[in-house]
Amino acid sequence: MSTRLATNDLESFWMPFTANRQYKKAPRLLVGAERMYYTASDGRPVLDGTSGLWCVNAGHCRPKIVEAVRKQVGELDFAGNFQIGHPKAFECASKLVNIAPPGFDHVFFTNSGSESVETALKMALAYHRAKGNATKVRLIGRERGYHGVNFGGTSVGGIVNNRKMFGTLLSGVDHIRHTHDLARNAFTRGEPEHGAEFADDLERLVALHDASTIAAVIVEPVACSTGVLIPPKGYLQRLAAICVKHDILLIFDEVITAFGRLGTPFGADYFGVSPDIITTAKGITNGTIPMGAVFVKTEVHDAFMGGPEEAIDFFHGYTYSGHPVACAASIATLETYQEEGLLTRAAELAPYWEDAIHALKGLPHVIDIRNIGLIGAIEFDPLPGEPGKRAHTRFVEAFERGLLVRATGDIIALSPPLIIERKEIDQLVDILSGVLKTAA
Ligand code: PXG
Ligand code: PLP
Repeated sequence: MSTRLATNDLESFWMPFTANRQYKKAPRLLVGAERMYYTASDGRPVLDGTSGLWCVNAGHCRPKIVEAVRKQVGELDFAGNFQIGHPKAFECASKLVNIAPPGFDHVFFTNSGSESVETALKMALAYHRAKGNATKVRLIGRERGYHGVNFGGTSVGGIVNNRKMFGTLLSGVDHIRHTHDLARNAFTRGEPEHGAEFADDLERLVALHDASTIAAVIVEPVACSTGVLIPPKGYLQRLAAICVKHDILLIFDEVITAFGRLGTPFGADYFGVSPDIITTAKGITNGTIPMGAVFVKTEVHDAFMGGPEEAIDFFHGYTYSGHPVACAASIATLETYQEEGLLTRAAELAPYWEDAIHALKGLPHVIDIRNIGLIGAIEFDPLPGEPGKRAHTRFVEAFERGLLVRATGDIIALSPPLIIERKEIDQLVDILSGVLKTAA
Protein backbone atom coordinates (compact mmCIF):
# COMPACT_ATOMS: atom_id res chain seq x y z
CA MET A 1 0.00 0.00 0.00
CA SER A 2 1.35 3.40 -0.93
CA THR A 3 1.91 5.76 1.94
CA ARG A 4 2.67 8.73 -0.28
CA LEU A 5 0.08 11.15 -1.56
CA ALA A 6 0.19 13.21 -4.70
CA THR A 7 -0.20 16.88 -3.77
CA ASN A 8 -3.49 17.24 -5.59
CA ASP A 9 -4.92 14.39 -3.50
CA LEU A 10 -4.84 16.67 -0.49
CA GLU A 11 -7.30 19.20 -1.83
CA SER A 12 -10.67 17.47 -1.47
CA PHE A 13 -10.56 16.89 2.26
CA TRP A 14 -11.53 20.09 4.12
CA MET A 15 -9.78 19.28 7.36
CA PRO A 16 -11.35 20.09 10.76
CA PHE A 17 -9.76 22.69 13.05
CA THR A 18 -6.87 23.07 10.61
CA ALA A 19 -5.16 25.88 8.71
CA ASN A 20 -5.88 23.95 5.51
CA ARG A 21 -3.76 26.01 3.08
CA GLN A 22 -0.75 26.05 5.39
CA TYR A 23 -1.05 22.34 6.23
CA LYS A 24 -1.36 21.24 2.62
CA LYS A 25 1.88 23.01 1.69
CA ALA A 26 3.78 20.80 4.15
CA PRO A 27 1.52 17.95 5.25
CA ARG A 28 2.25 15.80 8.27
CA LEU A 29 0.84 12.31 7.73
CA LEU A 30 0.54 9.32 10.04
CA VAL A 31 0.23 5.91 8.41
CA GLY A 32 0.52 3.41 11.24
CA ALA A 33 0.49 3.06 15.00
CA GLU A 34 1.39 0.60 17.72
CA ARG A 35 1.22 1.19 21.47
CA MET A 36 3.14 4.43 22.25
CA TYR A 37 4.24 5.26 18.70
CA TYR A 38 2.83 6.46 15.44
CA THR A 39 4.64 5.83 12.18
CA ALA A 40 4.92 8.91 9.97
CA SER A 41 4.59 8.62 6.17
CA ASP A 42 8.39 8.79 5.79
CA GLY A 43 8.73 5.78 8.09
CA ARG A 44 9.85 7.63 11.23
CA PRO A 45 8.46 6.60 14.62
CA VAL A 46 6.63 9.44 16.38
CA LEU A 47 6.08 9.20 20.13
CA ASP A 48 2.42 9.91 20.83
CA GLY A 49 2.39 12.61 23.50
CA THR A 50 -1.33 13.26 23.10
CA SER A 51 -3.06 9.84 22.97
CA GLY A 52 -4.16 10.73 19.43
CA LEU A 53 -6.58 13.52 20.39
CA TRP A 54 -6.86 12.64 24.10
CA CYS A 55 -8.54 9.33 23.30
CA VAL A 56 -6.12 6.41 22.86
CA ASN A 57 -5.68 5.83 26.59
CA ALA A 58 -4.50 2.21 26.30
CA GLY A 59 -2.10 2.96 23.45
CA HIS A 60 -2.56 2.15 19.78
CA CYS A 61 -3.84 -0.94 17.97
CA ARG A 62 -4.31 -3.04 21.07
CA PRO A 63 -4.97 -6.62 19.86
CA LYS A 64 -7.97 -7.32 22.09
CA ILE A 65 -9.83 -4.25 20.85
CA VAL A 66 -8.83 -4.77 17.23
CA GLU A 67 -10.00 -8.38 17.39
CA ALA A 68 -13.33 -7.50 19.05
CA VAL A 69 -14.08 -4.98 16.30
CA ARG A 70 -13.09 -7.42 13.56
CA LYS A 71 -15.33 -10.12 15.00
CA GLN A 72 -18.32 -7.87 15.66
CA VAL A 73 -18.40 -6.29 12.24
CA GLY A 74 -18.68 -9.72 10.63
CA GLU A 75 -21.29 -11.01 13.09
CA LEU A 76 -23.77 -8.14 13.55
CA ASP A 77 -22.75 -5.09 11.56
CA PHE A 78 -25.64 -2.89 12.51
CA ALA A 79 -28.73 -3.07 14.65
CA GLY A 80 -30.62 -0.03 15.85
CA ASN A 81 -31.77 0.59 19.40
CA PHE A 82 -35.08 2.37 18.80
CA GLN A 83 -37.72 -0.08 20.09
CA ILE A 84 -35.41 -3.00 19.27
CA GLY A 85 -32.04 -3.89 20.66
CA HIS A 86 -28.96 -6.11 20.62
CA PRO A 87 -27.09 -7.71 23.53
CA LYS A 88 -23.77 -5.86 23.20
CA ALA A 89 -25.35 -2.48 23.99
CA PHE A 90 -26.83 -3.79 27.24
CA GLU A 91 -23.59 -5.54 28.16
CA CYS A 92 -21.58 -2.42 27.41
CA ALA A 93 -23.89 -0.15 29.41
CA SER A 94 -23.78 -2.37 32.48
CA LYS A 95 -19.97 -2.67 32.30
CA LEU A 96 -19.72 1.11 32.07
CA VAL A 97 -22.05 1.60 35.02
CA ASN A 98 -19.85 -0.79 37.03
CA ILE A 99 -16.86 1.55 36.83
CA ALA A 100 -18.86 4.79 37.16
CA PRO A 101 -18.93 6.85 40.36
CA PRO A 102 -21.60 5.88 42.92
CA GLY A 103 -25.18 6.68 41.91
CA PHE A 104 -24.59 6.66 38.16
CA ASP A 105 -26.66 3.67 37.16
CA HIS A 106 -27.74 4.47 33.60
CA VAL A 107 -25.95 5.42 30.40
CA PHE A 108 -27.30 6.96 27.18
CA PHE A 109 -25.19 6.22 24.10
CA THR A 110 -24.03 8.79 21.53
CA ASN A 111 -21.26 8.86 18.91
CA SER A 112 -19.01 11.67 20.10
CA GLY A 113 -18.31 14.12 22.87
CA SER A 114 -20.29 16.79 21.04
CA GLU A 115 -23.34 14.55 20.90
CA SER A 116 -22.92 13.61 24.56
CA VAL A 117 -23.03 17.29 25.44
CA GLU A 118 -26.17 17.95 23.37
CA THR A 119 -27.79 14.94 24.98
CA ALA A 120 -26.89 16.05 28.50
CA LEU A 121 -28.17 19.60 27.95
CA LYS A 122 -31.49 18.35 26.56
CA MET A 123 -31.74 15.85 29.39
CA ALA A 124 -31.27 18.62 31.97
CA LEU A 125 -34.03 20.72 30.43
CA ALA A 126 -36.41 17.79 30.15
CA TYR A 127 -35.60 16.68 33.71
CA HIS A 128 -36.77 19.95 35.24
CA ARG A 129 -39.79 20.01 32.98
CA ALA A 130 -40.72 16.47 34.04
CA LYS A 131 -40.36 17.51 37.68
CA GLY A 132 -42.80 20.38 37.12
CA ASN A 133 -40.11 23.10 37.10
CA ALA A 134 -40.80 24.30 33.57
CA THR A 135 -39.19 27.71 34.15
CA LYS A 136 -35.75 26.17 34.66
CA VAL A 137 -34.52 26.62 31.10
CA ARG A 138 -31.21 28.47 31.27
CA LEU A 139 -27.91 26.72 30.68
CA ILE A 140 -24.69 27.98 32.22
CA GLY A 141 -21.23 27.24 30.86
CA ARG A 142 -17.84 28.70 31.71
CA GLU A 143 -15.42 31.00 29.90
CA ARG A 144 -12.74 28.98 28.07
CA GLY A 145 -14.85 25.81 28.33
CA TYR A 146 -14.93 23.37 25.39
CA HIS A 147 -18.04 21.27 24.96
CA GLY A 148 -17.79 20.21 21.35
CA VAL A 149 -18.96 21.95 18.23
CA ASN A 150 -22.69 21.40 17.91
CA PHE A 151 -24.99 24.33 18.65
CA GLY A 152 -25.65 23.55 22.30
CA GLY A 153 -22.01 22.83 23.06
CA THR A 154 -20.86 25.88 21.11
CA SER A 155 -23.33 28.00 23.08
CA VAL A 156 -22.25 26.85 26.54
CA GLY A 157 -18.62 26.73 25.39
CA GLY A 158 -16.38 29.66 26.17
CA ILE A 159 -13.62 29.72 23.55
CA VAL A 160 -14.09 32.89 21.52
CA ASN A 161 -12.87 31.55 18.17
CA ASN A 162 -15.25 28.61 18.41
CA ARG A 163 -18.24 30.95 18.91
CA LYS A 164 -17.79 34.26 17.21
CA MET A 165 -18.53 33.26 13.60
CA PHE A 166 -21.74 31.40 14.36
CA GLY A 167 -24.43 33.93 15.05
CA THR A 168 -26.53 34.17 18.16
CA LEU A 169 -26.32 30.50 19.18
CA LEU A 170 -28.74 29.20 21.85
CA SER A 171 -30.69 31.76 23.79
CA GLY A 172 -30.81 31.68 27.58
CA VAL A 173 -27.14 30.76 27.99
CA ASP A 174 -24.68 32.51 30.27
CA HIS A 175 -21.12 31.83 31.46
CA ILE A 176 -19.26 31.90 34.73
CA ARG A 177 -15.68 33.15 34.69
CA HIS A 178 -12.73 30.87 34.00
CA THR A 179 -10.23 29.86 36.66
CA HIS A 180 -6.95 30.77 34.95
CA ASP A 181 -4.85 32.98 37.23
CA LEU A 182 -1.21 33.02 36.21
CA ALA A 183 -0.41 35.91 38.54
CA ARG A 184 -1.14 33.79 41.60
CA ASN A 185 -0.74 30.22 40.36
CA ALA A 186 2.05 30.03 37.74
CA PHE A 187 4.24 26.90 37.97
CA THR A 188 1.96 25.23 40.52
CA ARG A 189 2.44 21.47 40.73
CA GLY A 190 -1.00 19.87 40.57
CA GLU A 191 -4.08 21.75 41.80
CA PRO A 192 -3.57 25.51 42.23
CA GLU A 193 -3.90 26.97 45.73
CA HIS A 194 -5.75 30.11 44.71
CA GLY A 195 -9.16 30.58 43.15
CA ALA A 196 -11.80 28.47 44.93
CA GLU A 197 -13.77 31.71 45.18
CA PHE A 198 -14.17 31.82 41.38
CA ALA A 199 -16.99 29.30 41.94
CA ASP A 200 -18.97 32.07 43.62
CA ASP A 201 -19.38 33.61 40.18
CA LEU A 202 -22.31 31.21 39.85
CA GLU A 203 -24.03 33.10 42.70
CA ARG A 204 -23.66 36.24 40.58
CA LEU A 205 -25.60 34.59 37.75
CA VAL A 206 -28.19 33.26 40.17
CA ALA A 207 -28.65 36.81 41.49
CA LEU A 208 -28.98 38.07 37.92
CA HIS A 209 -31.28 35.42 36.42
CA ASP A 210 -32.88 33.84 39.52
CA ALA A 211 -32.37 30.18 40.34
CA SER A 212 -35.91 29.41 39.19
CA THR A 213 -34.75 29.98 35.59
CA ILE A 214 -31.50 27.97 35.67
CA ALA A 215 -31.51 24.30 34.61
CA ALA A 216 -27.87 23.28 34.62
CA VAL A 217 -24.23 24.25 34.83
CA ILE A 218 -21.74 22.42 32.61
CA VAL A 219 -18.00 22.43 33.27
CA GLU A 220 -15.01 20.26 32.47
CA PRO A 221 -13.42 19.15 35.76
CA VAL A 222 -10.10 19.99 34.07
CA ALA A 223 -10.56 22.31 31.07
CA CYS A 224 -8.23 20.57 28.65
CA SER A 225 -8.88 21.87 25.12
CA THR A 226 -8.38 25.46 26.15
CA GLY A 227 -4.89 24.61 27.38
CA VAL A 228 -5.26 22.57 30.57
CA LEU A 229 -6.81 24.79 33.23
CA ILE A 230 -6.71 22.83 36.46
CA PRO A 231 -9.39 23.65 39.03
CA PRO A 232 -8.14 25.48 42.11
CA LYS A 233 -8.32 23.48 45.34
CA GLY A 234 -11.90 23.47 46.63
CA TYR A 235 -13.35 25.12 43.51
CA LEU A 236 -15.37 22.17 42.19
CA GLN A 237 -16.66 21.33 45.67
CA ARG A 238 -17.86 24.91 46.07
CA LEU A 239 -19.49 24.92 42.63
CA ALA A 240 -21.30 21.68 43.44
CA ALA A 241 -22.59 23.07 46.75
CA ILE A 242 -24.01 26.15 45.02
CA CYS A 243 -25.74 23.90 42.47
CA VAL A 244 -27.33 21.81 45.22
CA LYS A 245 -28.46 24.94 47.05
CA HIS A 246 -30.33 26.23 43.99
CA ASP A 247 -31.57 22.94 42.50
CA ILE A 248 -29.30 23.40 39.47
CA LEU A 249 -28.04 20.21 37.79
CA LEU A 250 -24.28 19.93 37.63
CA ILE A 251 -22.96 18.37 34.43
CA PHE A 252 -19.32 17.29 34.39
CA ASP A 253 -18.03 17.12 30.85
CA GLU A 254 -15.55 14.28 31.21
CA VAL A 255 -14.92 13.60 27.53
CA ILE A 256 -11.21 13.81 28.37
CA THR A 257 -11.03 13.22 32.13
CA ALA A 258 -13.03 9.96 32.18
CA PHE A 259 -11.31 6.60 31.73
CA GLY A 260 -8.24 7.05 33.84
CA ARG A 261 -6.64 10.28 32.64
CA LEU A 262 -6.32 11.64 36.19
CA GLY A 263 -5.47 8.32 37.86
CA THR A 264 -9.04 7.52 38.86
CA PRO A 265 -11.73 6.05 36.60
CA PHE A 266 -13.53 9.42 36.39
CA GLY A 267 -12.61 13.01 37.21
CA ALA A 268 -15.57 13.04 39.63
CA ASP A 269 -13.74 10.32 41.61
CA TYR A 270 -10.50 12.30 41.61
CA PHE A 271 -12.07 15.46 43.01
CA GLY A 272 -14.57 13.68 45.27
CA VAL A 273 -17.42 15.67 43.75
CA SER A 274 -20.68 14.07 42.67
CA PRO A 275 -22.32 15.78 39.68
CA ASP A 276 -25.75 14.79 38.32
CA ILE A 277 -24.76 13.97 34.75
CA ILE A 278 -21.39 13.03 33.24
CA THR A 279 -20.61 13.27 29.52
CA THR A 280 -17.96 10.98 28.03
CA ALA A 281 -16.53 9.85 24.65
CA LYS A 282 -12.96 9.34 23.37
CA GLY A 283 -11.41 6.84 25.82
CA ILE A 284 -14.67 4.89 25.97
CA THR A 285 -13.46 2.88 22.94
CA ASN A 286 -9.79 3.83 23.19
CA GLY A 287 -10.50 6.01 20.15
CA THR A 288 -10.90 2.93 17.96
CA ILE A 289 -14.53 3.49 16.96
CA PRO A 290 -16.48 6.73 17.44
CA MET A 291 -18.67 6.53 20.55
CA GLY A 292 -19.90 8.63 23.45
CA ALA A 293 -21.97 7.99 26.54
CA VAL A 294 -23.87 10.14 29.00
CA PHE A 295 -23.86 8.78 32.55
CA VAL A 296 -26.95 9.66 34.55
CA LYS A 297 -27.77 9.57 38.25
CA THR A 298 -30.77 7.53 39.40
CA GLU A 299 -32.71 10.64 40.39
CA VAL A 300 -32.35 12.18 36.93
CA HIS A 301 -33.18 8.97 35.08
CA ASP A 302 -36.18 8.21 37.27
CA ALA A 303 -37.72 11.63 36.64
CA PHE A 304 -38.29 10.46 33.04
CA MET A 305 -40.11 7.29 34.05
CA GLY A 306 -43.30 8.82 35.49
CA GLY A 307 -45.44 8.65 32.33
CA PRO A 308 -47.45 5.73 30.96
CA GLU A 309 -45.31 2.65 30.38
CA GLU A 310 -46.08 2.62 26.66
CA ALA A 311 -44.97 6.24 26.18
CA ILE A 312 -41.44 6.97 24.95
CA ASP A 313 -39.64 8.44 27.97
CA PHE A 314 -36.99 10.60 26.21
CA PHE A 315 -37.58 11.84 22.67
CA HIS A 316 -33.93 11.76 21.77
CA GLY A 317 -31.39 9.39 20.22
CA TYR A 318 -29.05 8.86 17.32
CA THR A 319 -29.19 6.27 14.55
CA TYR A 320 -25.91 4.97 15.87
CA SER A 321 -26.62 5.22 19.64
CA GLY A 322 -25.21 1.95 20.95
CA HIS A 323 -23.79 0.83 17.59
CA PRO A 324 -22.80 -2.86 17.86
CA VAL A 325 -19.23 -2.33 16.63
CA ALA A 326 -18.71 0.62 18.99
CA CYS A 327 -20.11 -1.44 21.88
CA ALA A 328 -17.80 -4.35 21.06
CA ALA A 329 -14.86 -1.94 20.94
CA SER A 330 -15.89 -0.41 24.26
CA ILE A 331 -16.28 -3.75 26.03
CA ALA A 332 -12.83 -4.84 24.85
CA THR A 333 -11.43 -1.45 25.85
CA LEU A 334 -12.84 -1.71 29.37
CA GLU A 335 -11.37 -5.20 29.66
CA THR A 336 -7.99 -3.92 28.53
CA TYR A 337 -8.15 -1.05 31.03
CA GLN A 338 -9.04 -3.47 33.80
CA GLU A 339 -6.50 -6.19 32.94
CA GLU A 340 -3.70 -3.64 32.85
CA GLY A 341 -4.86 -1.44 35.72
CA LEU A 342 -4.96 1.55 33.39
CA LEU A 343 -7.81 3.38 35.12
CA THR A 344 -5.51 4.03 38.08
CA ARG A 345 -2.07 3.83 36.50
CA ALA A 346 -1.82 7.59 36.03
CA ALA A 347 -1.81 7.95 39.82
CA GLU A 348 1.42 5.93 40.06
CA LEU A 349 3.07 7.82 37.23
CA ALA A 350 1.87 11.30 38.21
CA PRO A 351 4.77 12.24 40.54
CA TYR A 352 7.38 11.16 37.95
CA TRP A 353 5.44 12.96 35.21
CA GLU A 354 5.19 16.09 37.34
CA ASP A 355 8.94 16.21 38.02
CA ALA A 356 9.73 15.48 34.38
CA ILE A 357 7.70 18.26 32.84
CA HIS A 358 8.45 20.85 35.53
CA ALA A 359 12.13 20.38 34.62
CA LEU A 360 11.32 22.48 31.51
CA LYS A 361 10.95 25.56 33.72
CA GLY A 362 13.39 28.28 32.77
CA LEU A 363 13.53 27.43 29.05
CA PRO A 364 12.92 30.35 26.67
CA HIS A 365 9.43 31.90 26.69
CA VAL A 366 7.96 29.39 29.18
CA ILE A 367 5.61 31.32 31.48
CA ASP A 368 3.80 28.41 33.14
CA ILE A 369 3.88 24.63 33.49
CA ARG A 370 0.82 22.75 34.74
CA ASN A 371 0.16 19.09 35.49
CA ILE A 372 -2.48 16.77 36.89
CA GLY A 373 -2.74 13.01 36.48
CA LEU A 374 -1.16 12.22 33.11
CA ILE A 375 -1.90 15.65 31.69
CA GLY A 376 0.61 18.42 31.23
CA ALA A 377 0.73 21.88 29.72
CA ILE A 378 3.43 24.37 28.90
CA GLU A 379 2.37 27.95 28.31
CA PHE A 380 4.47 30.45 26.33
CA ASP A 381 4.39 34.20 26.27
CA PRO A 382 2.79 35.01 22.91
CA LEU A 383 4.76 36.57 20.08
CA PRO A 384 3.57 40.17 19.89
CA GLY A 385 0.75 40.42 17.36
CA GLU A 386 0.93 36.71 16.51
CA PRO A 387 -1.03 34.74 19.10
CA GLY A 388 -0.67 30.99 18.79
CA LYS A 389 2.43 31.10 16.60
CA ARG A 390 4.91 30.20 19.31
CA ALA A 391 3.08 26.99 20.25
CA HIS A 392 2.44 26.07 16.61
CA THR A 393 6.11 26.42 15.69
CA ARG A 394 7.06 24.18 18.60
CA PHE A 395 4.40 21.62 17.67
CA VAL A 396 5.78 21.41 14.10
CA GLU A 397 9.37 21.19 15.32
CA ALA A 398 8.47 18.47 17.86
CA PHE A 399 6.83 16.44 15.10
CA GLU A 400 9.99 16.75 13.00
CA ARG A 401 11.95 15.40 15.95
CA GLY A 402 9.60 12.47 16.53
CA LEU A 403 7.09 13.67 19.12
CA LEU A 404 3.40 14.44 18.72
CA VAL A 405 2.10 17.20 21.00
CA ARG A 406 -1.01 19.36 20.73
CA ALA A 407 -0.87 23.12 20.36
CA THR A 408 -3.77 25.28 21.50
CA GLY A 409 -3.33 29.02 21.65
CA ASP A 410 0.16 29.57 23.05
CA ILE A 411 0.01 26.38 25.06
CA ILE A 412 1.35 22.91 24.36
CA ALA A 413 -0.84 20.22 25.89
CA LEU A 414 0.44 16.74 26.71
CA SER A 415 -1.63 13.64 27.48
CA PRO A 416 0.29 10.46 26.60
CA PRO A 417 -1.31 7.02 26.59
CA LEU A 418 -1.67 5.63 30.12
CA ILE A 419 0.65 2.73 29.19
CA ILE A 420 3.62 5.09 28.96
CA GLU A 421 6.82 3.93 30.73
CA ARG A 422 9.24 6.16 32.61
CA LYS A 423 11.84 5.90 29.85
CA GLU A 424 9.26 7.15 27.36
CA ILE A 425 8.41 10.07 29.64
CA ASP A 426 12.15 10.86 29.62
CA GLN A 427 12.21 10.63 25.83
CA LEU A 428 9.19 12.92 25.54
CA VAL A 429 10.72 15.56 27.81
CA ASP A 430 14.13 15.26 26.10
CA ILE A 431 12.67 15.94 22.68
CA LEU A 432 10.52 18.77 23.98
CA SER A 433 13.38 20.33 25.84
CA GLY A 434 15.50 20.29 22.66
CA VAL A 435 12.67 21.97 20.80
CA LEU A 436 12.09 24.64 23.44
CA LYS A 437 15.79 25.46 23.62
CA THR A 438 16.15 26.11 19.90
CA ALA A 439 12.74 27.11 18.47
CA ALA A 440 12.24 30.69 17.34
N1 PXG B 1 -16.28 17.99 25.60
C1 PXG B 1 -14.99 18.01 25.95
C2 PXG B 1 -14.62 18.31 27.37
C3 PXG B 1 -14.00 17.72 25.00
O1 PXG B 1 -12.71 17.75 25.36
C4 PXG B 1 -15.75 17.41 23.38
C5 PXG B 1 -16.69 17.69 24.35
C6 PXG B 1 -16.24 17.09 21.99
O2 PXG B 1 -15.96 15.78 21.65
P1 PXG B 1 -15.96 15.34 20.09
O3 PXG B 1 -15.84 13.83 20.19
O4 PXG B 1 -17.26 15.76 19.50
O5 PXG B 1 -14.78 16.00 19.46
C7 PXG B 1 -14.39 17.40 23.68
C8 PXG B 1 -13.39 17.09 22.62
C9 PXG B 1 -7.75 19.29 21.71
C10 PXG B 1 -9.00 18.60 21.29
O6 PXG B 1 -6.74 19.17 21.05
C11 PXG B 1 -9.96 18.35 22.23
C12 PXG B 1 -11.16 17.77 21.85
C13 PXG B 1 -11.37 17.41 20.53
C14 PXG B 1 -10.39 17.64 19.59
C15 PXG B 1 -9.19 18.26 19.96
O7 PXG B 1 -7.70 19.89 22.78
N2 PXG B 1 -12.10 17.56 22.85
N1 PLP C 1 -31.10 13.99 8.99
C1 PLP C 1 -31.97 13.12 8.41
C2 PLP C 1 -32.66 13.51 7.14
C3 PLP C 1 -32.22 11.87 9.02
O1 PLP C 1 -33.09 11.02 8.49
C4 PLP C 1 -31.53 11.55 10.24
C5 PLP C 1 -31.72 10.24 10.90
O2 PLP C 1 -32.60 9.47 10.58
C6 PLP C 1 -30.66 12.47 10.78
C7 PLP C 1 -30.45 13.69 10.14
C8 PLP C 1 -29.93 12.20 12.08
O3 PLP C 1 -28.90 11.28 11.87
P1 PLP C 1 -28.22 10.52 13.11
O4 PLP C 1 -29.32 9.71 13.74
O5 PLP C 1 -27.15 9.67 12.50
O6 PLP C 1 -27.70 11.58 14.03
